[in-house]
Amino acid sequence: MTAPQFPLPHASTDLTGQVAFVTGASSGLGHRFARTLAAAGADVVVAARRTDRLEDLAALIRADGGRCAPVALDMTDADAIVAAVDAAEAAFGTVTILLNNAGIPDAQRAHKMSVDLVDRVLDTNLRGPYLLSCEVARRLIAAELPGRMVNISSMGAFDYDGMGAALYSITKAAINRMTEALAMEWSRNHINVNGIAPGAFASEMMEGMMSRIGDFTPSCPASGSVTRRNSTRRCSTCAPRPRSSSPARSSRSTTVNSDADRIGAVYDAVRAVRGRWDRRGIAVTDGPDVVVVGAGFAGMYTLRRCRMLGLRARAFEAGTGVGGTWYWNRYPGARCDVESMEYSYSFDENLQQEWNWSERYAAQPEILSYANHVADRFDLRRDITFGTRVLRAVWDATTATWTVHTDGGEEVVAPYLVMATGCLSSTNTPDIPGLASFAGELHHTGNWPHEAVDFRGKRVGVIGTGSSAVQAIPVIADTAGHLTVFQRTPQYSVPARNRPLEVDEVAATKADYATFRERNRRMPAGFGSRYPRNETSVFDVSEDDARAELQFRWERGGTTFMGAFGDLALDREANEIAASFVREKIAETVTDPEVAARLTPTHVIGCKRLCIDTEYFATFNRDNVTLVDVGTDPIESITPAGVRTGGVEHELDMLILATGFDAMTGTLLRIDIRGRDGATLRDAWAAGPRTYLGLSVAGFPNLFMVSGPGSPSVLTNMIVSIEQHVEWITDCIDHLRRTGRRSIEATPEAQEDWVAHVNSIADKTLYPSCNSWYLGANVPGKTRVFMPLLGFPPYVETCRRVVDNDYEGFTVGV
Ligand code: NA7
Repeated sequence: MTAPQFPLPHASTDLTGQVAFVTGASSGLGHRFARTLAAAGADVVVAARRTDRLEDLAALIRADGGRCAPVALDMTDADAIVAAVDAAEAAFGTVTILLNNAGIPDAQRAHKMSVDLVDRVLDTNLRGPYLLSCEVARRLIAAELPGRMVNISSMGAFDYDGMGAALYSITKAAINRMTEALAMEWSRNHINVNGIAPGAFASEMMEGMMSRIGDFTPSCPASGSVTRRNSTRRCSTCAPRPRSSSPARSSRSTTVNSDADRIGAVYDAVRAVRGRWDRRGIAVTDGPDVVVVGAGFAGMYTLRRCRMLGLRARAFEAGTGVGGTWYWNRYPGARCDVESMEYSYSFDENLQQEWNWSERYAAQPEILSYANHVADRFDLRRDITFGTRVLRAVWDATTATWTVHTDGGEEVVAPYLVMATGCLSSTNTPDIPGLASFAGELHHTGNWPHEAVDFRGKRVGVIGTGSSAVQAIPVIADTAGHLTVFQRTPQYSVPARNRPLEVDEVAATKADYATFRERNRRMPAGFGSRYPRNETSVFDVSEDDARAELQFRWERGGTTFMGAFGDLALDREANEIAASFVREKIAETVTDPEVAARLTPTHVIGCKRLCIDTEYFATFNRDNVTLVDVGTDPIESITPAGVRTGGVEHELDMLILATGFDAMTGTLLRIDIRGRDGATLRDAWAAGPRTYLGLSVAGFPNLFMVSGPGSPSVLTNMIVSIEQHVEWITDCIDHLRRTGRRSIEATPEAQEDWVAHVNSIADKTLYPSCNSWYLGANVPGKTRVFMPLLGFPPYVETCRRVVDNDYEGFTVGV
């Protein structure tokens, strides 16, 4: 039989009214094919052995507005297939059966070549159904279901010589549909990736595939016309063909004479064609390439970056919207302590030009609007499942995949898992006796209600005096009937000096935003290049000059106060000079000396994260504010009426816990993460978090953390750190796929060295000297380990060097 030409159908074919029975539907091709058929209007029966995966597929199809019925089917059981098809026909009428990945005419030959085949198809996740179904398909085509069977096997692995005319004609129809469906699907996936016209991309890819099997060339989808292979006629709407031939083209003979060659050639061609657009290898999997946990700034950028690299990513987010910490921390006064022109993404010039910040330090609602704007602008929501928590993630070494379980009952399998869970996302609720008995309103700053909270005329209590409380207290005091602050440890705070941004200063920054960003990246904390640290020792200047410098920074406001001298974070005596400066300010501001004394910290300044405030200390001069010291007289209990301490019950209508977070590790450890040999992350971190670069954990392959413990994270501008991490992680995944490597994992030795490195740097500073959340000291029972790494630029350099040295410190699996 002469090999025919098949025109690629126009991509707008309507399959409404048709019923497709897709076998092998949990395979990559079958899965995608079923979805695209449904999207084109067909009713789809999806059949596979594993019904759990079919349920996912059915849910996806239904979510897309399609109609779908899953059927469990063992493809080695011909009788079962016939019965299932009969049942489907009884229910739906005439059914087109799409025998996915079946129909290698000579099963014997296919099996003999199985090593080669399996090797090739491993990438594409087509292994199981492909080999299982080929023989059974042959039987069915030949005997059981003649004339009703359509073979969509592997994009061209047909032996037309062995087919009868009737079968040939329906095969032809199937190919038309298949190619259309694939074209639609792939083009849809890539349209936002590279900005290439979908038709052009699909045409290019199809041409690559089809020309390898020697029988077909695609037409331009836009015109529907047909060209012969090797023809020089080009469709005017197709993308120009790249001049150099692909590796697959140059290294392979154009004569294909065995099934293995044909299949291999097809896959190579797909790789080569896709590689030209997005530099990645083939990925015809039935799930995402990457599961992302969290849709805050880290998760959103991960999604965006994955798309740019042609990786399919799916994110799960517990909140009902994007924004992460800015979604949850809606308490009054919530504001970022990094300036707004810096606390924003730098990855897209248009984005940073078009967004206008209104204040020096952005308030939470504005940051959340920005997060929403980013999600809309880059169409990120379609890959995010909101209102869903990841409960469990289990590594399967055989398939080199993570299976991720959600509280929505979903199970998603993907080779890579990115924990974009944030550093301050698990609230710390103290275990104070009677807390549950409180009869009034109870809120946590880190999980603030979405509805407005009205303080007017109410007796409000706030437990805690960290950054959240320092921001919230002045705002609450404005309208509360009475505010009682329960303070365990007094805090240093410097004025924020927040103000509206001037049009001119915004324009000046935007005129060369890239350089500004780069300068900030070179700062120790990734921000503040406008106010660089003075590297001089405070002891190298006169007392007057030291005071003048501190005063200058106090007037300017913000956390760069600590950059007044190079040794403030290193030397106790130097630190004491800055600390006593702030103590004097407290004494000057607070009119009641007894209250001022209670508000005065004695620990090292900057050891707990320095707060920046607006009128915090002055708030204690108000008649409606009372400060209660629960450091010397700890809270005894919470009663239905209020808080009992020092034998006194403070009656309250509302109690606010501003008690912070189980920082950096809390969220990771609340998820049941099981790595190699079933080992849990909880056990691996029983003595405190241990990571390599804050990115990876030994024993947990293909698991990446964005700003994990052991990375600079919370000691930097988080967005700068997030961008660096996300780029490193996604580049790493891209590298693995391009080089055909299945997994990457930190070596235990590299991890131990890294932990020692992080500690040795912290130990040279005053950071470990107090009970901060950096150490985990705020959560009773948490192992004390200094979690973040000091110094952003050297860290970035180390990450670069690790890559340059072929992922030094990692084991990269084949
Ligand atoms: P923080 O900075 O951890 O502050 C929590 C506050 O709550 C702090 O003052 C704690 O006192 C206090 N706390 C915690 N547990 C108790 C109990 N049981 N009794 C009394 N007081 C308690 O959290 P924030 O939300 O303010 O800020 C976290 C970060 O978010 C911040 O650093 C910025 O980066 C943004 P303690 O000092 O431990 O004695």
